[in-house]
Amino acid sequence: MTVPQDGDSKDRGIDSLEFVIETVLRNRETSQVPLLLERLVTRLRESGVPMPNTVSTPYINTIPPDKEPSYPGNREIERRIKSYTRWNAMAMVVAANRLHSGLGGHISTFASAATLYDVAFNHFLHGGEGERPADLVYFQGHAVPGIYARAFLEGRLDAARLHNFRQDLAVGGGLSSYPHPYLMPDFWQFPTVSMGLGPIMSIYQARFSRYLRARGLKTGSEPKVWAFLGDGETDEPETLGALTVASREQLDNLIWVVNCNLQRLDGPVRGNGKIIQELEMLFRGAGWNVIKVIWGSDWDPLFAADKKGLLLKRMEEAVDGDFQKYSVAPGSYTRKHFFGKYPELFEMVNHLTDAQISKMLRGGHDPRKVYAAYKAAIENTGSPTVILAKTIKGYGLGEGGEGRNVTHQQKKLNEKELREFRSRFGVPISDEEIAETPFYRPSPDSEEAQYLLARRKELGGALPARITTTERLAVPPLSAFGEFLRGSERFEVSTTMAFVRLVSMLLRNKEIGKRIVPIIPDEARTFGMDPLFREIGIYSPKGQLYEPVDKESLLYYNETKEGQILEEGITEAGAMSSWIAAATSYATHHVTMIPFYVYYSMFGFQRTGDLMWAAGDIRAKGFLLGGTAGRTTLNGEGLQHEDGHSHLLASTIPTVLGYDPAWAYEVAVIIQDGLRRMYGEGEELFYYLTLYNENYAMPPMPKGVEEGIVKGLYKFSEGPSGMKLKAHILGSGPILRFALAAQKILAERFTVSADVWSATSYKTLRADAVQKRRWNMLHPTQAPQSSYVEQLLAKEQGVFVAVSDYVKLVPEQIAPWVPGGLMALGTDGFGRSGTRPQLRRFFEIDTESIVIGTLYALAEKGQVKRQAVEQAIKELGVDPEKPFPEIH
Ligand SMILES: Cc1ncc(C[n+]2csc(CCOP(=O)(O)OP(=O)(O)O)c2C)c(N)n1
Ligand SMILES: [Mg+2]
Repeated sequence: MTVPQDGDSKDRGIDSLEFVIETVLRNRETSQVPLLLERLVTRLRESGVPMPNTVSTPYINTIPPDKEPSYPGNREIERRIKSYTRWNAMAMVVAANRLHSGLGGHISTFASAATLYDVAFNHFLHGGEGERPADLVYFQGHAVPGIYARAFLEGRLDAARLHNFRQDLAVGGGLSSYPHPYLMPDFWQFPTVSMGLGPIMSIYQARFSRYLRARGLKTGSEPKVWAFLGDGETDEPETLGALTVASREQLDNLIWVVNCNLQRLDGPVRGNGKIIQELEMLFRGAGWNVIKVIWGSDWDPLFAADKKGLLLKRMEEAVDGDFQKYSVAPGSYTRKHFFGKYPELFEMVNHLTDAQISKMLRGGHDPRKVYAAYKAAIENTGSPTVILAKTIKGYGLGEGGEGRNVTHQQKKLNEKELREFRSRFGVPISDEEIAETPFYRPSPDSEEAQYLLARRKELGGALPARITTTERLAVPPLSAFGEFLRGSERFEVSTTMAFVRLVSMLLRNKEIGKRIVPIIPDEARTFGMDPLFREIGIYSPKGQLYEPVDKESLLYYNETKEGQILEEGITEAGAMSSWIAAATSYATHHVTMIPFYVYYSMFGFQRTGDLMWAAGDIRAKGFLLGGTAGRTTLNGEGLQHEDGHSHLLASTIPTVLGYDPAWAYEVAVIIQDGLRRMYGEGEELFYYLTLYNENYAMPPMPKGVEEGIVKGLYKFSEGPSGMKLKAHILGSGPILRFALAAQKILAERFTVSADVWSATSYKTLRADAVQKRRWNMLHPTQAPQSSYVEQLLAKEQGVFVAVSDYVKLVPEQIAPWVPGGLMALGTDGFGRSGTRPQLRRFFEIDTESIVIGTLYALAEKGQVKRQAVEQAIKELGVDPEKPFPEIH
């Protein structure tokens, strides 16, 4: 090839490059291009030439028009179906708010995403009938009116249900405001509306789907995981925080569709920049396959005619704030301000009227472009795909709502706007009816209805649908846990160690061993779980490509393709997302799994509480283990690590059963009962247990305490008989031992007989008591019911004191049902570094503090003289002027 030689050296360089490009394109040597460029970049880099940022591409569609597949569907029928869906989605919200002001709902999100969903429903999203499993779809929470509207057209929902949008309590059933499996367990699979959680959960879902296959628990074709999300939603750290997990593990079963309508709630997502370009950089940098769908087909001829690249230049210059303006301004404005900046560009649109200019589609509204992107996404291998689709928020809502900053809050349309909407989309509703916003559904034998059903039939049935397995697992009986019930004799162990042994035992169980999923965020060694590395391996799709440094050791870091452990690295949000995927596998993959997620209790409900809430919504089943628990038991770590309140946070989630066991046998009884309830009986709830790292001798299980352990309270040790003064000390976790020490001192030095009780679950006790009291309230003339805690304590004399390594409010949950009231000792306040004795004195939960608390409770009842308490404080060496830990 001969290179042109004219002009100065700078021009010559550019010309030469142009020449090479032209030659390559003319000779169709495009397959060589990546190699050529790579070599060019490497050479230039080696010579120290500063290189441009290569993670973003020009502001044009990734798929050029000549690479677009032909559209397989009937565009005309699909357009009508989409229009009816649009109308019904809008009508649901408008009608609900007309009849019940303040019900809320969103019109503009789905209005911008209608094409994105319709093309997916007509051509891509698989239902679960037949061989192929259903695709797992995370729908954007605010777009639900459109999903209900589509289900209505398919005949899955009737008009009465649509009228009950956002009225869960309506007679005949309502439609939940957002995707909530808890409220619509046959319909929704994934809660998504707390923004950012759907995206991160979808990544770990795709990974878990691979895990099930790697472990031989699933075979056959694999579902795709689709996540639809908003561009504003990408500001959530959870949305983007786990992108590299998906590329590292080559999750080509994962497709994200980001609806880039350039707006969030208050205003533009990136008014002064371009959200699509910013996201492209992030996703490409993270190794995703990025498909940009920016312009609709009617821009193609303009790009083809744009030999000088002026159109692209102008597009690169304009910021999202400008594009938002063009979406609401008349065509004349766009002609003047967008095209008019350069005379040649201005001329390029001379043949178009203002009306034509204003109607030119954005890519996300053009089924042809969207179809091309989806097809490329499902055919892509080796990496996850993100589709960045440019749309207009409130598309079709007219002057009141399209592209305006206020559009997100739009709930009502006036009659004129309704008429315009109807006419724009050709919905057959008359002017007389329009004010009532009736729903429109073509008759079952219409072309549209037939087409719609045929498409879904072809794709394996309706979506979304949540279908759970009826599988019940053979849970080992309590007798199989013998070693934990017998006690540790003279060996000192922690409840964490007992738990790890227990899991190892379950892993070896023939019936359920394979179903167990141990999940750890980089803390296995902290919890003594590292022996499991070797025994069952760490799941790694690549196996282990290196020889681990500690290969010779028993506890070496063993990564294998069939590994059973999910070692997440330092991401509690990721680990929790994995746990949710495993904990809902019974509903998404129809294989029941038993996840045990072990973490620092401080970084659980506090750090990822919203995921825990979502776990309740999604009907998760499994075990959460808050390790290194207790404000004073985890002693040296100080303020950030020491947890004294996760039980309080856990108690806010209705489907959580929270336990704070003291002894190894309690851990065994609780876990066995959990296995029975969740996997033997099929109950949809989950367990939270705190585990501690303090070693002490574990007693054997006393007779007949199983029921008390599970219900939350039982008497562990009776005080001596024959004493006049009586007390009851309720203890939990390792602090129970100080209740026992206090029992001794009280008897020996103060002639108080104290019974010591093990309080394993205040939440469970309270839930039962609240329920019974409510029943009594509503049935005032019938014989009152009495709760477990009332029955248990009713026959006891004396005062009640509770002590644990948690805040006082935890035991105070049951105070209304404790005869004579409850004196609670606990660890309110910020943690400190220190020795355990120092901390326990500081928070006033040590032996001496329990003795004082008990004596004072007796003094309050007039059974002990106040001077005697004062004397005891002195004798026990407690400083009455010590700082108040709660605010000190
Ligand atoms: C964690 C969380 N924070 C805030 C909200 C409230 N919220 C609902 S929609 C919305 C704006 C959404 O914008 P975007 O993601 O761009 O979606 P669009 O409606 O534009 O498609 C906000 C702030 C929420 N649902 N979840
Ligand atoms: Mg948006």
